[in-house]
Amino acid sequence: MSNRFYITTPIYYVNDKPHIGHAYTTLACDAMARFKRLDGYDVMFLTGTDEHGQKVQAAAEKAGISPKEFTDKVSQNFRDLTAKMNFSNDQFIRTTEQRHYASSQKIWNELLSNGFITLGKYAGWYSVRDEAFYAEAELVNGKAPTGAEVEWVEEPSYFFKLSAFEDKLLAHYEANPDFIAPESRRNEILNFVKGGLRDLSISRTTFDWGVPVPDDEKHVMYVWLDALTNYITALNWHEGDSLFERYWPCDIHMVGKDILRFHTVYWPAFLMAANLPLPKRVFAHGWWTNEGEKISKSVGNVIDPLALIDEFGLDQTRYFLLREVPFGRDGDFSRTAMINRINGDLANDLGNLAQRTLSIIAKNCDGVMPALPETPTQDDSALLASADNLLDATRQAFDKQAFHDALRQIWQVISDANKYIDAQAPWALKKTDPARMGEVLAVIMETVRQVAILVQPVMPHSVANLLDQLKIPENERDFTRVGGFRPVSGRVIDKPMPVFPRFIDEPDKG
Ligand code: ME8
Repeated sequence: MSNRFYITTPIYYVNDKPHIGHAYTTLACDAMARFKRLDGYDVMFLTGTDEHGQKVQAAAEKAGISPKEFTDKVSQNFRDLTAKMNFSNDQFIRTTEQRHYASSQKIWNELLSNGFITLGKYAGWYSVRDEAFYAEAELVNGKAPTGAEVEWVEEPSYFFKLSAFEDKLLAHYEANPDFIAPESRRNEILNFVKGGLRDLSISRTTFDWGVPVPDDEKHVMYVWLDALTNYITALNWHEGDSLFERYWPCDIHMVGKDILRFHTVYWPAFLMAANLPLPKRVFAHGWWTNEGEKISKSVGNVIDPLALIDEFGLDQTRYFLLREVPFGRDGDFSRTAMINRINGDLANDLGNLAQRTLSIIAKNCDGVMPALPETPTQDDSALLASADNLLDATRQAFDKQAFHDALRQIWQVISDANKYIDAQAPWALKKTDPARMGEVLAVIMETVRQVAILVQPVMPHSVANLLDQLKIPENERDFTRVGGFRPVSGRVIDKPMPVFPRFIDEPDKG
């Protein structure tokens, strides 16, 4: 049981094409999923698209095509992004799939038969952009607290008895301090729930692009009830499938801070009402801005992840996004910061270390990987020990989703290895003590080997290339091979090729 790991991204609205924010959330999940697989877990990694509701229907109308045609097209863009970003998701769910209708209607029926749904009338504010209901008191200068436009809505509606879950939710947050992360966000939700919960409107009648309410087809289900249910549809919960047994409750729902309330208030309340176990953790990461400005279509500064990959490279982009900003905090995309990371951390620190060591081995050891010293010096032992310690350190950081911190600690060891190579100067030992030269090179190669294995979740493609050059076979790249395991010397390397090229900026591109 304990070695199973289920992680989900939000399912993205298909009203527009994917941007950096969407790529970011899924990237974090991808790194997490890859990490757990390498660490021996049976992983389910889910992403997909949220295709119903007024916002998507309006976008389809604007495009002059039917919602079905529109969602097929836009959902494909998100699917294409997963391939371009080398995401390792096990499933890509669409809420327009038949199975999702079955699952959403089943959860509706559970809530109904457990006495948590009543028919009434909604009269209040609604924001199409947020797909959210707002009370008069929540409005700020006539707009939603998010800044979105609101419209007055009056229609017959089914209500979910959210008010019945106030105490239960608070008790759950109390008993499970890791349920909402990071800590600052947890307080925000606690205060919201303590402020009192009103019953939630969960059906709409003024448009029809949604999952029909069972036995009352004038209503479609509120898009968030339908959307949240995707996390169990994917496990075929409605069919009593063994996937549900195997992976539920979910280990992490990764979300942006904008949709934390839906995941830590509404979703757990729906699950409690349906007598289903709650997810273990919801992590809300921060918001990206572009060179200090809020990303918005009207400002015209939306960052296209595909353009970043084209210009800077895939793994460079992946590394930057996870390294630059402490995960959970807001971050600013800056071209200068990106180039500094590529040329500093990647080309100089790791790339150059590997490249120059491999080159010395190719030139001076006939390409044969030298053996580690039988009696290591203090310096040898210190560097090898710091590499061995990285597995535990990165595990702890990943378990807190502190990706930046895992990478920082790995790069600390890379920096130690660079200091070691400069101090030991194997190029000078060539003439004076070739045996010692071999030992020094072996210590560095062993450090690079462990580092490369641990960096795979973040930069799978480039690091596979590096591990190929180190002659580490595919079946020796999981985490049972780090934290102490020593490689065999004597493997013959090929002519070394740089893994992380320097980025030469062309100012007119900026
Ligand atoms: O909310 N910075 O979908 P959505 C960081 N369909 N992350 C960002 C971002 C930014 N500037 N902009 C967007 C929905 N995101 C619902 C979810 S889940 C059952 C239903 C990311 O297309 C972030 O993860 O509006 C945010 O939560 C998500 O995209 C919102 O995507």
